[in-house]
Amino acid sequence: MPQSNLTPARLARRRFLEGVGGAGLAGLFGASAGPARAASFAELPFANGRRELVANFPQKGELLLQRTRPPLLETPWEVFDRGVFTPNDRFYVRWHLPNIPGTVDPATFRLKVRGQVQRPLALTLDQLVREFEPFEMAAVNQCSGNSRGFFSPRVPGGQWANGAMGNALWRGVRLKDVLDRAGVKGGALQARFNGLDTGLLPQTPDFMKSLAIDHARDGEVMIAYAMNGEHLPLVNGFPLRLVVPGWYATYWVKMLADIEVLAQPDDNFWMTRAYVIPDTPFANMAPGQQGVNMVPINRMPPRSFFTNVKDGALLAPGRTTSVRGIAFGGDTGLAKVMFSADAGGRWQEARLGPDHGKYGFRQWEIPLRLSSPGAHTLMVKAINTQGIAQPAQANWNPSGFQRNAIESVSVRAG
Ligand SMILES: Nc1nc2c(c(=O)[nH]1)N[C@H]1C(S)=C(S)[C@@H](COP(=O)(O)O)O[C@H]1N2
Ligand SMILES: [Mo]
Repeated sequence: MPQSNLTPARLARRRFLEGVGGAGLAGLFGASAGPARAASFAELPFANGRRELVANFPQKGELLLQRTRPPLLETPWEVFDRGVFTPNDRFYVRWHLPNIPGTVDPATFRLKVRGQVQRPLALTLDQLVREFEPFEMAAVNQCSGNSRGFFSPRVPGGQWANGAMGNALWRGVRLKDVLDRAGVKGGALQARFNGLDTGLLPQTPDFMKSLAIDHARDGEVMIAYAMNGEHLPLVNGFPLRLVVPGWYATYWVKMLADIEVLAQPDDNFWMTRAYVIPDTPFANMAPGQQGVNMVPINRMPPRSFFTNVKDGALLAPGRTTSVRGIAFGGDTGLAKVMFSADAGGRWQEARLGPDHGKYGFRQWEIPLRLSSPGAHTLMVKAINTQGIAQPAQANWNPSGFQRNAIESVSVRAG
């Protein structure tokens, strides 16, 4: 279990000020020295799914390498069977732009708040930790393109299996409290968030994301300075990241250094061109379909997964196996998880593990006894507290976003 007893003062003194940033993080792109080791590989279950397992990014353990610079690192699936909190060193990594600082000096770092505000701010980390009420929340960070590798027909983009997601206990301050200190002016429409990463060329659009001002001030969106009781790993956004519970990770801006309150809608590339989905149920459309209204991706729908059985598993007939997995409700809590041992014919309710808050993972479990030998298709389906259930049919859209169809595994008894 993650520790949640870090006091702000401990974080400030022991962690921030002892200079996490200085400790040899120069090898950000996998070049850091370490004992030579034989390469090992994993096979993701789709074409071109061979990935090297690497452990040479700073503060990170073994992850599936998809790209080195900017990094795309996927969490190996077995990590999700070990508990509902994803360890920081196994948490997936996704960046768009290649220039990512290899160190951030906690002493000189400032978070700026500017634009349509009465009092522009330049907050030190110490001020954030000491002067604002700390706040903690478990929440799932999931890439919009999680599971893109399963899209059919295939679409371009990071070919993730299901491991471009993770759940952490985030600690930080409410964005609302920071905006209130700056004093948002009437007429403010959105807040725009920018991190320290940049492109190689000046014409590359800087990665920035915006939220409606009411969303930014809902008291749940937070500026996190800790993750599972530790600092954020550098590649997960040290020293600060935005946490937008229930919304896709594209909004969770890492190395957050600048908040600009806008009086007009943000029309930057990352809001209006990238990260748009069809404005249809489950972001679904037909390949080649014309005239579909596209909108910025936003709230997550529910998902559920098997973690201790996979395709091809052999189960002993007549013996009881505990089948388990994880689930989350998306932008609201999980109501229930349903399990089927006959490809969706009959559904039974699974038992749910402890509830760590409505935005986090929950474990589910069900005893399974297959009496007849042969092939069986197991399915799992999450239903959230809004009554939204995972659909039976997988969605499709040209960017490979928002997959959340019912998962199934084929097992054999015998
Ligand atoms: N500064 C910055 N923040 C960012 C991004 C980025 O490229 N730059 N990518 C976003 C996207 S698309 C994802 S999926 C998440 C990934 O978070 P993680 O690397 O901590 O898992 O970061 C988000 N925040
Ligand atoms: Mo993403």
